[in-house]
Amino acid sequence: MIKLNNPSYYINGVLAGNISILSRAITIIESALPAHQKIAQQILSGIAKHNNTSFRLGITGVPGVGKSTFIESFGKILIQKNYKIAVLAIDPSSNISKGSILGDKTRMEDLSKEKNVFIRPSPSSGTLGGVAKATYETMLLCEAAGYDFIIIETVGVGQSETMVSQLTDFFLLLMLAGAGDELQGIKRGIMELADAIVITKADGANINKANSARAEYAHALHLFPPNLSGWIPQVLTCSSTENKGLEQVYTILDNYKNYVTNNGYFFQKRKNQLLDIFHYFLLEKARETFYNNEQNKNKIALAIESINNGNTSVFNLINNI
Ligand SMILES: Nc1nc2c(ncn2[C@@H]2O[C@H](COP(=O)(O)OP(=O)(O)OP(=O)(O)O)[C@@H](O)[C@H]2O)c(=O)[nH]1
Ligand SMILES: [Mg+2]
Repeated sequence: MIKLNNPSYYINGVLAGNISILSRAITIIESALPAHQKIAQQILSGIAKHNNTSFRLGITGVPGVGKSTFIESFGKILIQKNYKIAVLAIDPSSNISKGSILGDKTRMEDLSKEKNVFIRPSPSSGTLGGVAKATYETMLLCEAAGYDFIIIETVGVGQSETMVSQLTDFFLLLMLAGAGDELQGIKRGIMELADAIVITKADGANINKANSARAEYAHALHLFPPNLSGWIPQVLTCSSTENKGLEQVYTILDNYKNYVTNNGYFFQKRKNQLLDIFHYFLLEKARETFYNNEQNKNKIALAIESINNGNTSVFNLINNI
């Protein structure tokens, strides 16, 4: 049992690409126990200096748009191209409905059997900040284990898609054709984050609708301010069940990677993401330190009492803390 507390066990195992040790290391970084958090930090420092040439793909879209089916079919194409792929899921609803994780596993049945594929469901609890931290660190562990294509799937229902766009190199939005309102609950802000939109289920009787949706979205994207990278977001259609349009999606990702590598944006974006993560968690730490400070606790208690007794000078009270 001693080895389970030994960071080198995890570091060596992860760097050797050992899947069961990778899984255990992820469980440790997801754990809130202080003892685990300490080992987690040592593991992460131990794997920090590996050569990173991965591509991080974020995928979002409303429930049922076909994310898992897309990843199953697109993943097979990536494997044929000799990528090792890791699929991570962020599901903000998974606390309540454990069902969707199970659903994902059955929908990625072929992919999950591949030796070059690692599938990890969403951490099942925690704040969005906590989930972001765990997902980021899990991604680093997967990269250290040799996975060079990281896919993060999230349901397009809340803030989690903004978070995924901040953790990844490329943000892919999947959309349905003709499902009532063409914007089907996906906020304009999310569309603005997209590096590409793919209209799913372009098969059978749905092909014409998919093609006209493609034209509409292409027009809508055209009206948005240009992307910071200079990249022009693309709109495509695909059928994951009939394996159509998936090679084109790959070509777009490849073009994007070449484009942003050549203009320097790729590493600039990663650096900015690191700075954002740094500031976000620094603020969390400052908040915690501030509220846990005994002197502050007393002053805050007195200020609250004063407000309860009718003091309305809130900003004066704050200035005196
Ligand atoms: N005709 C057709 N059906 C598809 C296609 N892709 C997915 N579906 C179906 O759409 C349904 C939902 O697909 P999923 O891949 O589970 O969708 P999801 O976006 O992962 O859903 P959640 O994980 O619940 O958010 C399933 O019944 C799929 O079989 C496609 O390319 N063509
Ligand atoms: Mg799914």
